[in-house]
Amino acid sequence: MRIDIITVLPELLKSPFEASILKRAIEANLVEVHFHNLRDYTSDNYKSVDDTQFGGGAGMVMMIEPIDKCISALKAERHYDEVIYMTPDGETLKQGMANHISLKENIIILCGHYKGVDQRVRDHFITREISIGDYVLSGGELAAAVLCDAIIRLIPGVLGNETSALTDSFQDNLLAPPIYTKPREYKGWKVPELLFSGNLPKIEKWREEQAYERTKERRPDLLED
Ligand code: 6GU
Repeated sequence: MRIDIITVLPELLKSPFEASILKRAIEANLVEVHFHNLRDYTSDNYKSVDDTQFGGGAGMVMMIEPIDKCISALKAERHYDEVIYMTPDGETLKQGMANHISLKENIIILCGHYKGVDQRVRDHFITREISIGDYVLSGGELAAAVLCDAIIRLIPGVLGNETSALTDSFQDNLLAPPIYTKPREYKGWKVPELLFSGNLPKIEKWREEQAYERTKERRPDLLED
């Protein structure tokens, strides 16, 4: 998979890709991530990427021309399956969406800033608009990093144990069950005895029940889907 990220703040975006699982995925060539600074696609001396709104109103709008130049330069090199725009008014990111996008070959992610982009960018270049939740961030960069993490970890070979992504919270619309490690007892707080029984079917059944109870308690909305 190849991900091209278009941003006015590449420095805000880079560090999540320089540690742990994302770093290893890149080093193992399971994913390529490229950053494009929108200012490199401007044509005026000030390297302007935004301007005031037509019709008046507070806040700047990201201009179409640098975005067009950047996306067109990328599209001249290869086919893209998706051009995603990160925006708080997009579709809320869910596990199913992450699963779907992780199967794509090449994607572009455009990070919104200021008030957002000229509507014509959305009408003519964008194939999918994604939000990471009902709150407003200063820009789309951190949201893009969240999206990338959610999809890259699903690429086969990225996680050591291939089954571990399958047992994540949300993967089957259930939250994950409680988990424990050593010591068996800490300050008198014990690990459930069943987990030492060696009875794998019984342990699996307990985990399913716990996952269901936790979901019913915390996220009953997931059980309605
Ligand atoms: Cl994608 N962008 C911004 N600016 N804020 C957000 C968001 C995106 N998703 C949730 N809040």
